[in-house]
Amino acid sequence: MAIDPTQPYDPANIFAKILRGEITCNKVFEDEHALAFHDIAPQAPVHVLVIPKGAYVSWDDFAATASDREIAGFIRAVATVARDLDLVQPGYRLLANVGANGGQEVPHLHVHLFGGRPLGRMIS
Ligand code: IU
Repeated sequence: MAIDPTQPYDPANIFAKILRGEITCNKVFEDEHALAFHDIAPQAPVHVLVIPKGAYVSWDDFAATASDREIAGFIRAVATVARDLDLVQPGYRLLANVGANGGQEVPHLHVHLFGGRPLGRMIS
């Protein structure tokens, strides 16, 4: 079910549980700013989710309220994951769903990183 990105952060969401170590994930990267793990239902040969360690509901919330250091650290982490997975050449796609029209289902900011095949020019 789509979430309302204007609601306060819910610490019971599944990605918060993963960050607290209460639920396992197939981890590919972790640093002080971010955790990255394989999506449980991959939509491409590589489908990784990168999440910030801070409590942010969505991209909108993150951009509006995170510190510049957190934002820079998170963006660098996303790029590092792509580089570590050898995706820079031939390329990859980043996607952040926000709210109902975006199809966001988990109320903790996550950037989807897709790769491993030509992804075409579709927006969905
Ligand atoms: P969305 O952007 O909120 O629609 O994407 C949520 C993603 O989280 C989706 O691709 C799910 O397959 C993925 N996911 C997961 O990897 N592990 C989980 O336990 C759950 C969802 I729930």
